[in-house]
Amino acid sequence: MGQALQVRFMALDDVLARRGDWVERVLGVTVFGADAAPQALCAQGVPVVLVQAPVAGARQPACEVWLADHAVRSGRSARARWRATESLMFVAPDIDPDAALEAGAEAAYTALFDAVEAAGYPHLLRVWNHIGDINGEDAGLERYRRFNIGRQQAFLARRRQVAGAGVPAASALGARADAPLCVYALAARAAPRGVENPRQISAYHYPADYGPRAPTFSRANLLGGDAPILFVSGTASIVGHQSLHPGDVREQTRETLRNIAALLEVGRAEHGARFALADLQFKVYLRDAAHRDAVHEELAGVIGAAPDALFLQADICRQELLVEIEAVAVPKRERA
Ligand code: 3EB
Repeated sequence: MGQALQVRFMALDDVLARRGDWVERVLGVTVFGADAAPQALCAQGVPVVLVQAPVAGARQPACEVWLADHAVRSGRSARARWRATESLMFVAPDIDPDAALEAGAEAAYTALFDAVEAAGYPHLLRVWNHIGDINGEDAGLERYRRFNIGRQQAFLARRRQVAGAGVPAASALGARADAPLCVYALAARAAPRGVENPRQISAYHYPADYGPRAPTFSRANLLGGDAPILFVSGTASIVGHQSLHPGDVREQTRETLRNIAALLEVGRAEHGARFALADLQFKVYLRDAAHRDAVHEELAGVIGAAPDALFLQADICRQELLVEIEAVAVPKRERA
């Protein structure tokens, strides 16, 4: 049995036009490129996350919609909003917009752990992080590195693993400089299976050159037995621990897709998860929105078809990286 979960990339207006039964099946919505969270959706009990990163090359806001195949239940804990199926929950912790970044990251993850543990979905499957001015400085350290300290501290304080099995798949990107920290996640009742990339050092083992605390994420997670869902973390042009092809967005895109293909290969060999690049739904983050068409062309060329992809403008966590790509694959019969 699969997880009966799908993700759809939709224009915000199309999401707002849907009603009733469909909205009852929505686990959560992330809105990109809008000034405010749409109240109509929030009023229906849907956790809505506003990410202050614009859609590349478009003025209209776009959404990432997580959809179950049946009505879901909604809840609220002291410091998080969530919706859940029997096996999965979408959860958005409350963020204190006035907290300093390191303490704010620790508080956001602590709220996340509290919410998923209280509701009975203790396993973090996938986490998205957006950090305003991610490459800027905060008290002598790059803001991404500051964030990594607070994130890892929260895991350690709860005796959670910061390396190896049990670490969530994740992405960490920029957002508008004045945006508050944004964290949202999918959590599960059952433990996912982690997938690491033989072409890359595991991020949780990065050397100290990239900051005093390593980032806490796995390269990908699989949830479910015979028809698993796959979450590929934000992936970039990194081999070993080094960034390759500085300044060349097309080469970076191809290297990134080699990394994702390597993950799919491990998923197949070690877990029997049969996914091709053409089965994936992608989110593509571009440091420069003007690179959209070049990256789209590279992606289409490698997968041999027009990609199901959402292109966003966001800074990447290393200055020299121009593109980062994340992906999801759901079992084929669950796509509709
Ligand atoms: C990398 O491979 C690129 O800190 O959560 C990708 C995915 C990256 C997740 C995170 C960072 C994160 O290191 C950056």
